[in-house]
Amino acid sequence: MYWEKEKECMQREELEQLQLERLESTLTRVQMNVPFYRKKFDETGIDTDNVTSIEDLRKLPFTTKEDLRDNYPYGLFAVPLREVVRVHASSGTTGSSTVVGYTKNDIKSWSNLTARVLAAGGVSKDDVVQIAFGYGLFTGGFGLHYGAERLGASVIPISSGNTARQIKIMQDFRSTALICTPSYALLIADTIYDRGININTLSLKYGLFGGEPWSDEMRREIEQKLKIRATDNYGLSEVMGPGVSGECGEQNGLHINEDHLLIEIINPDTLDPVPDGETGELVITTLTKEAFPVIRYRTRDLTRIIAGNCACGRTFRRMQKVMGRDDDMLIIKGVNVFPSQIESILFDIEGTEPHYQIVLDRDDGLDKMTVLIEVEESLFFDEVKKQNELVELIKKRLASELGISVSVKPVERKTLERFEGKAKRVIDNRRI
Ligand code: DLL
Repeated sequence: MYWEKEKECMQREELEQLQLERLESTLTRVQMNVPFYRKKFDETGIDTDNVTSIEDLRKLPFTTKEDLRDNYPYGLFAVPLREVVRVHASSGTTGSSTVVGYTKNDIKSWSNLTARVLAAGGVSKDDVVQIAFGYGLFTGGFGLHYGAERLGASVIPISSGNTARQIKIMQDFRSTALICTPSYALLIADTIYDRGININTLSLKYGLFGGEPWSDEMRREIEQKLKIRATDNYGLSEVMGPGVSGECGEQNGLHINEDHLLIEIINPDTLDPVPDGETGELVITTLTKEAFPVIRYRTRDLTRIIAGNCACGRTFRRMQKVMGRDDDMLIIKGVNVFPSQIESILFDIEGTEPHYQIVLDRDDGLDKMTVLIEVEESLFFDEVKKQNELVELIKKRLASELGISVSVKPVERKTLERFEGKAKRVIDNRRI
């Protein structure tokens, strides 16, 4: 299903022409209205009048999270506050938060883009949409709320948390779509089973999950447990929030809303563009934002462009599921490991529960990684031999696929922390 078919299926030439026009006007606006960009362009000797093709974008300097922080709170706004109708801020898990603003038009475009993402995931005006993302400075709740309303769906703005209530509302209000982080979806699913509720008494059909990395194995687990089709959607507050890209029913890559955003994939070390299909850092330039445009913003998120056309008919290019940020990457004994790789392996092994935690320590100057994994009850209490076999199997799989030895510690069900928002799975004691 499409929300704006004529745009989402636009011919590439027409799209590129539109992107260029919008890029030129964005550059003119930031140069006029944002001293930070004016100074940066001047320093690098760039005359934005000379940007006459999309490729010319590469001449412009990058913008980083550091730049956003340095200009806290309103330094990068391109309109006076009088024009700003909404302010959000990033969660600020590392360092101080960054503040972003929206004009009336920005809110309208944002709603359209999240409506597209929702429609691509199967949601229509016939759906009852339960939004279990946090409402507040975080962009997840409001961003998807406005999109769902724009679609004409019946929106339940329940926000995150209070899982028992989520399930009661889901039953009583006959919610057909659940919107939250994948880890919260899993917690809701497990709670439904723990309470002995028959999943067939629920009306759920679709789940749109995002805000954090999740593996395809986790997707299958959630889909089976909740009996839904689960799609991934991606975004970040610095660019708008959710609505940057989303999967369609093909579940093979996230269509990027390219009429509003220009994306590049670069090698984070050399900063050069990488060819399509190669993994690198996603860099985004906004094309229509009025209050808070960003030019070549380095997201730190790692992905690649999926080449070729999608069977759904959309012409917007697809990015692969984001499996992590370059600052999530763990370097253990010199080997690069992403938590998401560990997740994929664990989810694939029978007898384990999909809950895990990664603990890093340093012993005598040597890195040590321990994976805590919840195991089935019977294995934990009765079948020590089987438990040992399972631990050996996990160790072997991790060692062969990651290339490092890992300690594995089975723990009883429900001992590891659960998450109502974004999961925090890594405890790094090496930095303390
Ligand atoms: O998480 C916006 C959002 C809300 C997106 C709801 C989708 C749904 P921030 O709090 O600024 O904004 O965090 C952005 O989260 O740079 C990624 O590292 C990560 N992230 C977001 N969506 C995904 C996803 C929101 N689908 C940061 N897959 C981004 C992997 C994701 N990582």
